Amino acid sequence: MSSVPTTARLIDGNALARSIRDDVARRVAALAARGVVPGLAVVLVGENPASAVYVRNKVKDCAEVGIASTLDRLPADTSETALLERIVALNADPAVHGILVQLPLPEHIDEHRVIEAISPAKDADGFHVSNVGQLVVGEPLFRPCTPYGVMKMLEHAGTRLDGAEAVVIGRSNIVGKPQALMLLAAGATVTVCHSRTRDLAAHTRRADILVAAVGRPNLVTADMVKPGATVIDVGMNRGADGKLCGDVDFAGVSRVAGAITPVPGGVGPMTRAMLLVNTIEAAERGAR
Ligand code: BQF
Repeated sequence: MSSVPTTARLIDGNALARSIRDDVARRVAALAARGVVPGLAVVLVGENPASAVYVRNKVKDCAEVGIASTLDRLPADTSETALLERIVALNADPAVHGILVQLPLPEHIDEHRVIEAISPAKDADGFHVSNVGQLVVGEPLFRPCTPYGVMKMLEHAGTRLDGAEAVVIGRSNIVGKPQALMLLAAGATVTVCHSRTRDLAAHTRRADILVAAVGRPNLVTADMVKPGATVIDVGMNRGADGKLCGDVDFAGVSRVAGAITPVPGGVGPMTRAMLLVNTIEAAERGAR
């Protein structure tokens, strides 16, 4: 018996992000009727070109859905104290419902101290230890945008999570760890693999849901994927050809997986959309 090559269903992040933005726009309109304009404050320190693009797109997304946004562009030599002072002012500003400090920060600034200075009630990225703790105990306030977006994609794809085997590759605070917590809360049996994992393929082959968040092109190949699995590619790499690519060998894995996300146009647009969701949720909470 020969195995027939199949083609996985594509989970279109651009399309899903658009429908999420439409929903946020409706919620913005509903708040406007009560005299509330949701506000997001974005802070960029330094001149990292990728960060500048991310921040510009986030500000543009806000405008599209009717969220008021401000962008503080601070020079690369801004002191940690000056940045902390700026955050204190934004924490106190009633027009600001969400605060986002674009990462990474310049070397001389302690990222952890900056994140912890943001009011947990305005922490639109969901990185504050208070919000991490809320997620751990199953009472999430703000959820980190990328894993939150992945959960929306799984829901949209109709992937059953309850009782499913989920494998997350990557253990970062921004993606891997919160992703594992969200999948766990949804009833999955979760394995977190990382650079020290001995036999990666032995784990991934058991996965009904495979999330790759490492930053290595073609880390996940077809032989590592269970037939019919849902494969989510969080990787954002610049390929040898200069093009954006993920952590998954898309062409090969598409023949084995049941559903798969592309790069670009997969998780990335969802990350952006979930920032808007976090901001509108903050404004709705504040408006109550
Ligand atoms: C797409 C990010 C690493 C470090 C800091 C759409 C984005 C990316 C790709 C985007 C990312 C990655 C963001 C696509 C925000 C995701 O079409 O595939 C959108 O804007 N992202 C960030 O703000 O900081 C990062 C990755």
